[in-house]
Amino acid sequence: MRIDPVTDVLLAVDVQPDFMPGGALAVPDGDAVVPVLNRLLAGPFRHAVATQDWHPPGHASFASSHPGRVPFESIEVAYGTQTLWPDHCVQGTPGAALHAGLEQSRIELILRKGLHPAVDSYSAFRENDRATSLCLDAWLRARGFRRLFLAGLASDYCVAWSAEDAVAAGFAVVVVEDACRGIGLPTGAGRTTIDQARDRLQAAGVQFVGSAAVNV
Ligand code: VGL
Ligand code: ZN
Repeated sequence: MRIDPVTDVLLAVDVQPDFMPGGALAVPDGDAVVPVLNRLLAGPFRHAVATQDWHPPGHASFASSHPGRVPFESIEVAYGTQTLWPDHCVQGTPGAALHAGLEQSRIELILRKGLHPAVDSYSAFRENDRATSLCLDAWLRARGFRRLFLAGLASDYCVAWSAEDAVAAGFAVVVVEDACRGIGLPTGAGRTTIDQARDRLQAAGVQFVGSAAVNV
């Protein structure tokens, strides 16, 4: 797949130590995305954006904020079903930084999300209440980008929700599959498996590609 360095942009989602082996919300094999992303960031793409999950202490998505609840349970909140997570990506902690090995020279915007104490934000475009926009679409459009390549963590949550919203915002969307890893929760209330997320995206018009096929 040939990259147009002017109108294509790479979105590196939540490449943070807390989502990698040893981290607070470890994604299996999550660190494997870094070298794949780095090839894309040093090669075909001239423009990139990174998202950073960036929660205040005591965030509502943390099981620890809900007495009697444990991580990976779901609760009903004002905006629907919320999965509860271990405390992760707490602002200013080492696990919340962008991964130290990530090639950042072409990352021109770092978009932080999940700052609202009571609302989670998987998507880079809007919070989980589906109402509060993060205005990424306006920035991308103003910069002339038309096609988004998504990679990072986690393919079943933040990558998937971002991809769906990118389609809804009118962008062509491609997921670089080997540059993503998923959390892979078993099926349950309010949960999405990695396969379900992929099916949903494919139905929405998202394309999937391997990184080796992404070239200038
Ligand atoms: C994510 C759960 C909670 C993600 C972030 O990056 O996919 N998942 N916060
Ligand atoms: Zn989070």
